This record gives sequence, structure tokens and C-alpha cells, in this order.
Amino acid sequence: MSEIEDPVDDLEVSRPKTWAAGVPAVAHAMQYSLGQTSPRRTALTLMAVNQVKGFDCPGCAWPEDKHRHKNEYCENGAKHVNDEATSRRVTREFFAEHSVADLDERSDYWLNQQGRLTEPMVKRPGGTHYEAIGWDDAFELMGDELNGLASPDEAMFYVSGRLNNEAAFLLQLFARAYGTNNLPDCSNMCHESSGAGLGQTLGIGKGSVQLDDIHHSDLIFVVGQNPGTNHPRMLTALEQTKKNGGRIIAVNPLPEAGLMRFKNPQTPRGVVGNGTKLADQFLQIRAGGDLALFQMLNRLLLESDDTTGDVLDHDYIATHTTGFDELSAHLRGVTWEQVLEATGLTRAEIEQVHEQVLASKSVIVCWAMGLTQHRHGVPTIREIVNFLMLRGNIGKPNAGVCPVRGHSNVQGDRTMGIWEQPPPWTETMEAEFGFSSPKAVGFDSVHGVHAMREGRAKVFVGVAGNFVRAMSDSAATEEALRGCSLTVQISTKLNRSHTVVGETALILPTLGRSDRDVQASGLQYVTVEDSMSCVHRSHGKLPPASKDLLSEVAIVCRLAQATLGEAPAIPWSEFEADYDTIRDRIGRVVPGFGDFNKRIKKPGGFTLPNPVNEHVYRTPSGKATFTANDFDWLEAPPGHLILQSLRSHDQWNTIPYAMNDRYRGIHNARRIVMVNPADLEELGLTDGGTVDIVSVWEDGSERRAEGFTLLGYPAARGSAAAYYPETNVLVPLESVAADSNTPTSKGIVVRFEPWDE
Ligand SMILES: Nc1nc2c(c(=O)[nH]1)N[C@H]1C(S)=C(S)[C@@H](COP(=O)(O)OP(=O)(O)OC[C@H]3O[C@@H](n4cnc5c(=O)[nH]c(N)nc54)[C@H](O)[C@@H]3O)O[C@H]1N2
Ligand SMILES: Nc1nc2c(c(=O)[nH]1)N[C@H]1C(S)=C(S)[C@@H](COP(=O)(O)OP(=O)(O)OC[C@H]3O[C@@H](n4cnc5c(=O)[nH]c(N)nc54)[C@H](O)[C@@H]3O)O[C@H]1N2
Ligand SMILES: [Mo]
Repeated sequence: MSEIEDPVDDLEVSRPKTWAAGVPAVAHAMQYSLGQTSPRRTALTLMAVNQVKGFDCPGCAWPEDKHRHKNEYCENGAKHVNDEATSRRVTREFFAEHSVADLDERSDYWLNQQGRLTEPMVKRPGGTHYEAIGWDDAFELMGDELNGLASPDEAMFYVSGRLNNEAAFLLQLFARAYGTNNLPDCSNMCHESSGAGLGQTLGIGKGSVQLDDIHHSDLIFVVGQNPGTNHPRMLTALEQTKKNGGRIIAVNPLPEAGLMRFKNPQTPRGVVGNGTKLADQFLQIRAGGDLALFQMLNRLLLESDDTTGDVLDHDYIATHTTGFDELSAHLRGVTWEQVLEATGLTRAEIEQVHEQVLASKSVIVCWAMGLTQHRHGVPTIREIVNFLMLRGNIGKPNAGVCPVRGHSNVQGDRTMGIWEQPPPWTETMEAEFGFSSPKAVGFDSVHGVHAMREGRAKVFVGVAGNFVRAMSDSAATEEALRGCSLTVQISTKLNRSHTVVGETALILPTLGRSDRDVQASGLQYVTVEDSMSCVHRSHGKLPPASKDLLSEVAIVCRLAQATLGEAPAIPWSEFEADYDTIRDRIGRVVPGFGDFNKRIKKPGGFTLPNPVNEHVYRTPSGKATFTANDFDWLEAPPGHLILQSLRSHDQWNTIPYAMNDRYRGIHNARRIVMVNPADLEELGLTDGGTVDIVSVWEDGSERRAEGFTLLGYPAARGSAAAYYPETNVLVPLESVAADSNTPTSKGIVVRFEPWDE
């Protein structure tokens, strides 16, 4: 195999694409896959993705269509599963050759390209290298460390949304039986603002629509989301909406290819034709302007209703809601002047949207990170709920809220109790397993970093993610982990979180979603919940990457035994031997999972009920709640822009798969920053120049990311964009969204300074 090298930026630019998916996408996926493994393994992997008896695509949380195509996967899902199915292996010889310090010098790309982890490894205090350790010794080491802490709250367990339901349920059970709610997760940096905004208004932090609703809605807003790259199968659903006569409005500072036009590779028209036009209207909004936009749309609805009396759904408002009068009074104070400045849109554009809303009997709003990762993400989502409620677009067919989740099981992990707060079913769990669960709220991701830096947390266990690169304030996060007595990563592939380590560090390699999982009772499957609350099975199909891997369930069970000993009330060995026994317990503890083992066998699984669709609102008042939200937007001082950090087409979260961003016409480079040419001119900067990005914060502090190439790009005026995780260093730990504590990765006030090489 050829030696992998750290990539060097050598920027080439082509015209951004105006359409997404189609045949070239399939070719690109095959190219990446064949670079990782053999044609046979590639074919085997792809054949099994998202089939009823195959495994759930780990690429994203978009639901599968009931009428599946034979090839129900997309370019990026295919790249993602083949990244896991790679034939490359990281062995003990590899670790003997490369010290931890040496690995820490390598790029994220290089680390990932080394292949699958194959056996448990330990870095001992004072040691320079990882060395092999047996599984039993690794668990004993962890158990001793955890039992030696002054309090269980000195340990934290970070979970990313790849983890399946069974392992997630057991992990939270272990953490709580051990005595802590310190269960930060990737949601804290992702859709936490959605959970908070929806919880406060509708009483449940999940979306309320199904695929069928998307297909048949009159009007769909896609706000702050880049589905062509991050949820490509959503484009098939939107194509269906269009076929059925629905309309689409895209709201984004960037003209993302996937929002404009879609060529479906699974239909003849997508292969040879121009594809389907998706967005009927594109609102090129200033970053952070969405709260202002929806406040004006809501004001316009009130005003139209003043004239005709039939614009608002007065029945819905009277029967199911509270807070309308306060909202109404508040919105009348919102002015055009404010809104046009905050959004960068024209009055005519916003009035045109209003007309489309009036013409639609059913409306859905979809969103992702472009809304949640702003300081005012939660009020923005609450304002969207106001918008939908005013016309009764909640709790009826083809209408509702659709936060589009990221990780394939991020929603399921939360349902299973991966949360820093005690889950709502704590008492049932306590009765089922005979222990008293902690009641104090634990650390979320941001609080966890503070706690580690202040010495209040000493043991960090990370499952299925890359915490060091996912969190904001890279320098602070690194310092936090280096200060721990023990850091443990339960992972499939090498990443930065294995090179930024505590005094002792463990790597525990595990089976991935595509690997076959055999336990004492035979072949196992796991379950996941998609973005639309559908719970279904996932069967690993491939021979495991190494004979020394344990499943995530097995790792949690053995860790629990090593720490807590065998307790009859929690039969860890039984759980490890047969996952049906875990599902039996989930069925008894978590609402909506009754008869789990039976219902999950149905092809396609089952959908958890969303009480909102029965007009049951679990808010303090028992009603859906209108909220009056303070007007807020992101103002940049003269000479500054608002920078967002986002994903390229060739990366999966913290891991770049290649150095390209094909739909945006960017090749061979990641340290670039996209800026509107008029902004470049106004700032006296040149396209192609190299600069440092300097972020400035309310407390007067500044941070610097060095050596980025300026790229003239059709971004909204005042709104720049650069890739995550290279720009995480710009966001201080303290900069978080109100009410959700989510790092403000999309709202960074920056200026550019000449790069001092
Ligand atoms: N291939 C691939 N798929 C993935 C992932 C991946 O990394 N790669 N990650 C997964 C995960 S965990 C997640 S959470 C999702 C993320 O899915 P997305 O949310 O689509 O991801 P981002 O790349 O962060 O894109 C944010 C989008 O919001 C827009 N935006 C930024 N600021 C604003 C704003 O203020 N207002 C508006 N209206 N728009 C704004 C950006 O221009 C961009 O189009 O994708 C999931 N799927
Ligand atoms: N600046 C900025 N920061 C962000 C974001 C942003 O938009 N901008 N987005 C945020 C968001 S939305 C998210 S979700 C987080 C993502 O943060 P994380 O979820 O923590 O990061 P990932 O990159 O998904 O983690 C990749 C690692 O997961 C491990 N892995 C993969 N599959 C498996 C598996 O099946 N089992 C196990 N045990 N391990 C596995 C591999 O070792 C791989 O290296 O980042 C957040 N950070
Ligand atoms: Mo995410």
C-alpha cells in the first residue's frame, strides 16, 4: 500500500455547481471506496446499506423511504461506510513506530487514513508510545481509576450519535449506577438548541413530521441546511414534494448546490436530463438574520389577518395555545428597517414569501446547524414555532417542525437517556434495577471542558466521537484533556482524541455499524432511531476488522463489571450475551418501547408517537406556547464580517476524507475562507491572498487561525465561511447559545490580517 502523506493545500477553483447528486456523485463515491478496499468488499458493503436486513447507513439521520430503491444510499453515505470498511489496519507495530507526540503532529486526514484500530492500546504515565494491553487489564485499569476518584462526578462519559440504542442505554445505566449524570454528548454542539426551543414551546424536543408529510406538503422551508452534502437522501424527498405540486423556499447565506437543483441518479431523468428544480425561492440571508426574518413573516401574518380575519387559525390558537396576546403585542413593534438590516434581504423578497405562505394550506420548516449554532439559536427556533402555530401548521398532516438531525442515532441516544439531565423515566429505571440514580444535573460538553480544566473532572471516557476536534476552543479543550489522570477513547478509527491524552490513555477499538456482531447467544443486531422517530434494526454484515474487537455493548458491560462488580439486579453478562435481554429492559423503562423485541422485527421497525400530533403538549401550561422573543441579530463592527464554520463535501464531521469541496468548486485545499467579492473589495483585500482570521469577542478577547487563502465566493454580503474543525480555535468556550449552551460555531465576528509566515 502506498505511504499516506499529510495533504498540502494547493488551491484550485472552479465554478460552484448549481445542482447536486446525479451520476458524477456515484462515480466519486466509488473512487473513494476503491481507494480504501477491494471491489468485492465495496460491493458487499454498498449492497447492505439501508436494506431491511442490512445495516443502517451511519452517514446521517435522514429516514429511509418505505419504498426503498435497491441502492438506497448516497455518495456521501457510500464514502462514509467504505471509510469504515477500509482494508487498512492500525496495529501495535504502527504504535511502536509512531510516538504519541509524532502522531499529534499529523493531520486529521492522515490519522483517519491509517485504517481501522485492531487491539486495545495503553499509554502509561510518563510513556511516549501506546503499547498493547489485554482487554481484562484495560477494564481493571479503568475500574480502579473510577473507584479511586473522590466522587463519581469527577468522571465524564462523552457519547457521539453513532452509538446504537442498546449500548447507549447500558452506558447511561452504568454511569448512573456508578453515580453520575456526567453524560455530555455531540447533541450539545449540534441540535441542542432545537431540543430546547421545541421543548419550551411544544413540550417535546423532536420533530413532528414523517416522510409522507414532506412529500405532500404545500410549502417547505429549508433553513440553515446544506442537504446536497449532509443529507443527500433528503433531496429525493424534496423532489417528491415538487412532483406533488409543493413549493420550496431555501434560506441560506450560500447558494448551496443541493438547494437549487437535484439530479436523481436513481431515475432516468436524473441520469440524462436537467434534473428537478428544487428551490422556488432562494433567500440569500445574512448569517444570523433568521430570527428577524421569521419575526417579520409573523408580523405580516398578523397584519393580513387584521384585514381579512381568516389568515390565522383562530380555532387552533384558542383551543391549543397560550401566549398569543403577548406575541401579538411584541411583533407589532418589529420594524422593516431593523429586519432589512439584519437579514440583508429586500422588502419585496420577504413579501413574496408571505404571499407563498398565504397560498399554502400546509407548511413545514426544516433546519439544521445554520440555526442551532448561533447565540440566538433557541429564540430563532421558538420564532419558527410561532410562525407555524399562527396558521395551525402544528399537529396536522403535511405540516410541522423538522429539525434534520446529524449523526445516524443521535436522536436515539437521547431517547435512551444519554443526557446530562436525569431522564424523565428515572424512577422507572430505579425500580427496574434497584438503585438510586443521581438527581443533580451533570456536565454537558462545554461544562465538561471547564470542569476538566479546573481539576473537577479527572477521567474522560469518549464513545464513538472525536471530542477534541468537535468542541469549540481547541486550545482550551486540549489543555482540559491533557490535565486528566485518565482518558479513554472507544473508537473505530484513529483521530486527534487519541493524540491529545491524559496521564494514562486507553484506546479501546470496537466493531463498527457494518461489522458482524456475534455473542454467546449467536448473531446480534442493534437498533437506531432516525430523525423522524422511526426505530429500526441494523444488522452488521462484514467480517469484523480484527478478531480482537469487542462490540460497544460488550465494552460497556465489562467496564461496568470491572467497576461495580456483578450485581444481580443488573445482569451485565446476560446483557452482553444476548441483546434481546437489553431490549426487554428498554421496553420496560423507556416510554414508547413496550414489546420492543416483537415490534422491532417488523420490516422497517416502528415509529415512536409524537404527542404534538395528538395536540398533547407537555409544557407547564399543557398548551402549545407562543413566545415573545427579543429581536436579535449579529452585527459586525466596521471592517469585520460574520464567519460561519461548516462542512465541505468531502468530510465527515471532524474527519476530512479528501481536500475537495466539489459542489462549491473548491479543490485541493481546506484552509480557505469564502468571502463575497464586494466585501473583499470594501476591505481592501485580494482574492487569493493569504490572511490570518482573527475573531473578536464581547469581552475584548481575540483569537487567531493562521494562514487562510481568501476566496471570492457568492456568499451573502457580510457573511464569510470556512471549514470546521480548522476554525474551532476561533470560538471561545464562553461563547454559547442562550438556553442550550451550544458553541456559536456559525456566528463568529472576524477580521482578516496579513499572514505573518
Ligand atoms: N457528508 C456528511 N454528512 C453529514 C455530516 C458530515 O460532516 N458530512 N455531518 C452530520 C451532522 S453531525 C450534522 S449535525 C449535519 C449537519 O448538516 P448541516 O447543518 O447542513 O451542516 P453544515 O455544513 O454545518 O451547514 C450549515 C448550513 O447552514 C448555512 N448557514 C450558516 N449560517 C446560517 C445562518 O445564519 N442562517 C441560515 N439560514 N443558514 C446558515 C450554511 O451556509 C450551510 O449551508 O450533517 C450530518 N451529515
Ligand atoms: N466549528 C464547528 N464545530 C462543530 C460543528 C460545526 O459545524 N462547526 N458541528 C458540531 C456537530 S453538529 C457535531 S455532531 C460534532 C461532531 O463531533 P463527534 O461526533 O465527536 O465527531 P466525529 O467526527 O463524528 O467522530 C469521528 C470518530 O468517531 C469514531 N467512530 C466512527 N464510527 C464509530 C462507531 O461505530 N463506533 C465507535 N465507537 N466509534 C466510531 C471514529 O473513531 C472517528 O474518528 O462536532 C461539532 N463541532
Ligand atoms: Mo451534528
